Amino acid sequence: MTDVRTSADALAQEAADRLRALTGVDHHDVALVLGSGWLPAVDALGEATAEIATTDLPGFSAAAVAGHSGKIRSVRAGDRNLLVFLSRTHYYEGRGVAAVVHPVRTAAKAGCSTIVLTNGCGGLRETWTPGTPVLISDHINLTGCSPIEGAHFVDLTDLYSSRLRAMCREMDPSLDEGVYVQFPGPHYETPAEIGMVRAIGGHLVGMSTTLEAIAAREAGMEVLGISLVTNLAAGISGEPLDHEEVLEAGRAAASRMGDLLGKIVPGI
Ligand code: 8IG
Repeated sequence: MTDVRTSADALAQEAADRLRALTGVDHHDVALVLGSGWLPAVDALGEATAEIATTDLPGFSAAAVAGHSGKIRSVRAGDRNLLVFLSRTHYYEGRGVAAVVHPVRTAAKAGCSTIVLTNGCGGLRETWTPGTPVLISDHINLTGCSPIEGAHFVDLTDLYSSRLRAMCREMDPSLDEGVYVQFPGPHYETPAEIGMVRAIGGHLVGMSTTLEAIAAREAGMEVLGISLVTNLAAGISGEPLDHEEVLEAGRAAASRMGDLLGKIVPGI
């Protein structure tokens, strides 16, 4: 079993080595993964010193979803180097859990001690109109799987750093918090499933983030999770869900998300 973990680790190490060579940046400090609706916020982070295609690195696969660009940027922000993933591999692409968390492991090997995981998601509270950012306070992983291979028992208490959440709320007191529930996707939920989410204590529903957060914790990183609510969860508004609408809500919220990340990241 140690062998399996070692090979995932070795592939991440190779990717981090190639990243160093291609970007000319020896050490990255903070990683960010931009989910649906977050891409337009990237320019608020700082000046890109390098941009590479994910496919230039070992172990990465091409981006498969509209609105997800397969690029990685190295951004200089103050005295720190940010490693920004402009897309992610989703569990529903069927490439396996190891492919989903490979960017996270690569970021850890590149030196990142903190990761900011963002996503677009459905919200269960009607006060969260499309375009509302919500801090992830905890998660429920309904994929039925784990990115951890072998008998490695990783503690997930305070997975979504209460220290970083408190810092975010200090900078933007209007930020709410919620429990993020990851479904396997790619279909959206039924109204009955959203009823179940409510019953088990969930507030946000999506198709990403939890597996990455677990891998980040396994790798020893501090995790900040921020969801952008782009639609009310199924059955709440009576309207059907539409991926194009989701992208549009993201575009409309771009400047607010840019401001938010631009404010938060220097404080990390
Ligand atoms: I954006 O309502 C986005 N992603 N599972 N449900 C799930 N994923 C999503 C949703 C949603 N909105």
